[in-house]
Amino acid sequence: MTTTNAGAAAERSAFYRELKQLHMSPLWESLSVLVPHTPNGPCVPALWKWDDVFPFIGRAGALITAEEAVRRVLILENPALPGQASVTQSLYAGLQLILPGEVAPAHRHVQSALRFIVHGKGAYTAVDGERTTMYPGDFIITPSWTWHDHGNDGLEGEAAEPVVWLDGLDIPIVRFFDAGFEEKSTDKSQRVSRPEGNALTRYGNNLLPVDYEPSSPTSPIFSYPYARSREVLDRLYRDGEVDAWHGVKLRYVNPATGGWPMPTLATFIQYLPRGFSGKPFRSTDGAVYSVVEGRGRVVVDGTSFAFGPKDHFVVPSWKTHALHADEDAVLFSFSDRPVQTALNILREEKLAA
Ligand code: 1HN
Repeated sequence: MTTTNAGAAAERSAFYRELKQLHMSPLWESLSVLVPHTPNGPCVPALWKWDDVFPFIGRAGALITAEEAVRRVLILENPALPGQASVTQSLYAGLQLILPGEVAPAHRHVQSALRFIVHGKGAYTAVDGERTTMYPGDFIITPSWTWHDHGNDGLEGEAAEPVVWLDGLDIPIVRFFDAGFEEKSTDKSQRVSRPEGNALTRYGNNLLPVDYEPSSPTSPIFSYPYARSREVLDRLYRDGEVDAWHGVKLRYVNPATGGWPMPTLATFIQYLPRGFSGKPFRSTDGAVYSVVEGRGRVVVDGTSFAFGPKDHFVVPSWKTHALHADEDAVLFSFSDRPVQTALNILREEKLAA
């Protein structure tokens, strides 16, 4: 029997070797990996503490200018995906620094980007001819194929300060489809064609211009100021709307369609009151979190990660996790949820304990 089995095994491996020359392979050897019983991707949960990260951001600022770097960003790499510029299999995340007086030149690309302001104020992003001044906690989008550049002139009458924000992009998704294009502008900074705040005034007040028809799934608002989001979280909390899993969790919205601000990236903001001990949750969209306020813990598959302001962490797909707050906490997060919803593959589960 042993000889037969050994003989069969030798025969099979000879067959596989020869088959390989034809650039073919036997499905039966990889079926269970290709079609797992439950999601079992390689990504691991990880936490980037601001106190560890900030000195490196400062050193990057001394090492290279924004202009030379084009974008001076330190990428948050999933520890299980080194060198792949990916925080999950589908998402890119990085921390970008812009120093006083610097400009990150105008370009556009197929990849959609979000900015979530982490540290400092008074820098700006310009999107399609309109500038937005950045304040901590603001959420800004640069949708696919929109011109964008960044600068840091500081606030009127105040000295400019270093500004750091979280970049979230759908880079691995676009790479997966081999659909990436990019174009550099001949202008370093784009010409401003609309006053600051114009888009938010026009589309962000429960009103739309009478003849407006959405021409794409992308939000016509590209800045979602923290002051507004924070106010909403606070009021809903006081109205008693605390979910046992998520606290007070809201999704950012395209006001013209009710959909997500961009077609590939879902974005959320949530409030966890002091003492909140969330029930465990899992979903197939792994998410990247940026801590705006407060201290707490995320427990992922039994491992506890203690977070504080300006920390970042990633919870991969289908990992059971629970959020706990030692102080009133506000968390921003983003995921690939719109893509999974479009493909009808999103699954999520609120667990009992
Ligand atoms: C990009 O355009 C920005 O515009 C940031 O700030 C990060 C990472 C990869 C590709 C393009 C930006 C990026 C990026």
